[in-house]
Amino acid sequence: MKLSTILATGITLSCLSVNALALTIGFAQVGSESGWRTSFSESVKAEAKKRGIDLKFSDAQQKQENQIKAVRSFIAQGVDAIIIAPVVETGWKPVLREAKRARIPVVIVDRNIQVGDDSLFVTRIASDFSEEGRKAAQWLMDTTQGNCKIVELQGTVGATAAIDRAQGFNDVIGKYPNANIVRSQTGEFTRTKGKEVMESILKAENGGKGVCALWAHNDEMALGGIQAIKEAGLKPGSDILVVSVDGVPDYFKAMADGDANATVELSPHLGGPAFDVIEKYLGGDKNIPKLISTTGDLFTQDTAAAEYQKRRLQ
Ligand code: GZL
Repeated sequence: MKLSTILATGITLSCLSVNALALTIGFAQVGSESGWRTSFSESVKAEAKKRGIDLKFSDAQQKQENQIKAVRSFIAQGVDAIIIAPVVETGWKPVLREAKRARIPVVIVDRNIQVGDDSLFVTRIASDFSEEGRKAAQWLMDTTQGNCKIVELQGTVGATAAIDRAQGFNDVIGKYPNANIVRSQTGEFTRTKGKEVMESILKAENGGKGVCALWAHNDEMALGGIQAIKEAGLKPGSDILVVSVDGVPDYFKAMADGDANATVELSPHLGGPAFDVIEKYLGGDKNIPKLISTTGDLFTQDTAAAEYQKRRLQ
């Protein structure tokens, strides 16, 4: 029986444990643009199954209008709660107001939203993207003694992960007078676009001669960039260093093969913490912080082969 039905009967939750109820939760996911995103979706679905949650899943193919349509559909279905992984930060206020009017709690996971009213969502569960950028930059500065001409593949325009990773990376390299980003363009977080953009960057940069490193906002774009570097006749991982974020298995393989150098891991396991918050909130505990942060470690070639073996079977 859905929680909203139980509440309508007037039964108080004190005699029921929320997590014993068959909750119905809507999840508006960005899409399946990267290996990390796919792992994130699979992890949420597996966790929902484990908890007996009826998960209504929507893949928006990276289009915000599809996400908003999905949220409106969840509201119409009268779900117990909604999880949104927002593709971009702006444009959310109207539909979140509709969810609030329907008394359906919303949890934001991963990227952020800009709504100017934090009563419109229970909390945000996310990694510190700026810290990821700082870790990637510091590894590159330490490796090159702060002397590096960098090209950058940025994530989706307007996405928190792209905005904050760029800011964190730039904060660090700004301290090194001989380190600078000479080319920067969005690869939309995908391998295909990352390769295409890197091909044009290499052409514009004398075939890549003199380029010290590729900094990519996610592994997927980095893997596309690696392909482009090879096709330009250069060795990724040595002629051009490669540093990224996510920690997907294919990237660990690339590091083990010497084609990439470092990545900052981003856990895809955000479903458990999101469901915990929803069960807590519906159980009457409203004392929930507005941000629940996760962090990831930086991995390099020396442990890549072992880490790949661990991850490829998951
Ligand atoms: C960051 C997330 C990014 C991943 C990419 O948390 O929003 O989106 O780094 C994905 O792989 O496309």
